[in-house]
Amino acid sequence: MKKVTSILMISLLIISLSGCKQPTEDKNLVLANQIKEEFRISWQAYKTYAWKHDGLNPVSKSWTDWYEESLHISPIDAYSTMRVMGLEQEAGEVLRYIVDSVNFDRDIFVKTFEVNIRILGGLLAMYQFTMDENVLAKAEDFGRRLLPAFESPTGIPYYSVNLKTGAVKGEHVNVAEGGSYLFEMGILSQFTGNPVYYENAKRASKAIYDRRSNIGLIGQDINIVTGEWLDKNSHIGCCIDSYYEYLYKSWLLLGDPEVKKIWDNSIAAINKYLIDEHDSLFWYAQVDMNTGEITNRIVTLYDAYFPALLALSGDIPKAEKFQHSWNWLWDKNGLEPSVYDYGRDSITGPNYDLNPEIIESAYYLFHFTGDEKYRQMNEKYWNDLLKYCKNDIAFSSIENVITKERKDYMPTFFFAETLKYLYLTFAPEGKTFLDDNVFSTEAHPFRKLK
Ligand code: DMJ
Repeated sequence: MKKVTSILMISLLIISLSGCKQPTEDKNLVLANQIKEEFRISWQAYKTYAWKHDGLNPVSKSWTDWYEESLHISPIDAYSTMRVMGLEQEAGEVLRYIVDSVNFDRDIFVKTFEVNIRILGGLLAMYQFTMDENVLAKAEDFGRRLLPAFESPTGIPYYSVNLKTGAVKGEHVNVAEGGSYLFEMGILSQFTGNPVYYENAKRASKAIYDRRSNIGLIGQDINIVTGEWLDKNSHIGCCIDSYYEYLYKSWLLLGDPEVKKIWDNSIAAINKYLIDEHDSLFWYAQVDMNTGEITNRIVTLYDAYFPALLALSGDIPKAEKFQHSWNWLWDKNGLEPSVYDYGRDSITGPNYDLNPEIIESAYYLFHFTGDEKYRQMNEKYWNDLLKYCKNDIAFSSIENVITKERKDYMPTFFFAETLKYLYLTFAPEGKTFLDDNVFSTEAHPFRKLK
């Protein structure tokens, strides 16, 4: 009798435990499928109203190109998300289009930084998914066209480069624009066996690092001809962000110990001078690169990539505290403003352009801590995107997070990053995916070497 009772109790326990688990898993699957379906709908809108152009204007139902001619940035940026989501038909169509119809022999000046992360990064990811040599040839052709930008006296690339002639323009760059090439160029060198790409990228990052102050900090803007700092504010945010991101991520993927040392020294200086606990919230301030004194308490929503980077590099406590601050800011209006002064509690840039960073960090933190609250954050952010940004054909940016006035713009990183990180938060494969891959700053995933 006793035995029967305990068997019954164990069975009841199993049933009730699985009963608790089932609805959450079902709910996550429903969310993953909903995000995938919304990707498909927005992609369809791009095809209907903007096909062959760089981007979709979702309010006017028209298209936009970044330069005089289209570089097909949306499909190139969207491809890796299609593969992650299993949208094979859409991915196949993009692959055929890029291989058959796109060539980069264009007499136009392009922004070196942006095309590196979106076009070169997108093509390299496309190659890793397909192993199609035609795609690698396109990526290498594109990478080669960027190389003239690096022929500056300091080795830091010019702001823009002409894809056909190799002419260059723009001596004033910020550190993100000047020093975010290790990852894509490193992968291109690895895939082609030609070290020239990584060598150029490393020279640029080192040129920035070598101009650090006596206390180990770098500024925000630099003249790439003279090497003179033009803006001496030091911070982790917009306009420096991916320089730091690529020190750690390129080391993780490519294993160059010299780059790891630069990261170790950089994060030590950041921890020493930038952390600013203010009104019970945890922030990273802007400080003078020479003295370490706080110059202002302005943050941009791009800075919200930093919890993800902290988590990836093993500093979970700071990652959690910083994410808490971003989540607090999101909750104030239901979306994040692009610029916020936490010293004055004032929004100084009211727009939100469907940016991914806070979502990316919640995904990483869910992955590394297993704490359900981070998945719930992404569920909330997703529901706010549906509520405030979705229109009848796709999603639009927002002019003002308080009034929720619409902006006629859907950035290509909405396909590449925002929807990918949301999907992976809820999809069953999201966990192993982050174990096995390193994401570029544009969320293009690359498999770690075993
Ligand atoms: C993306 O294009 C990249 O992540 C870049 O490094 C900065 N942020 C935008 C999206 O907000």
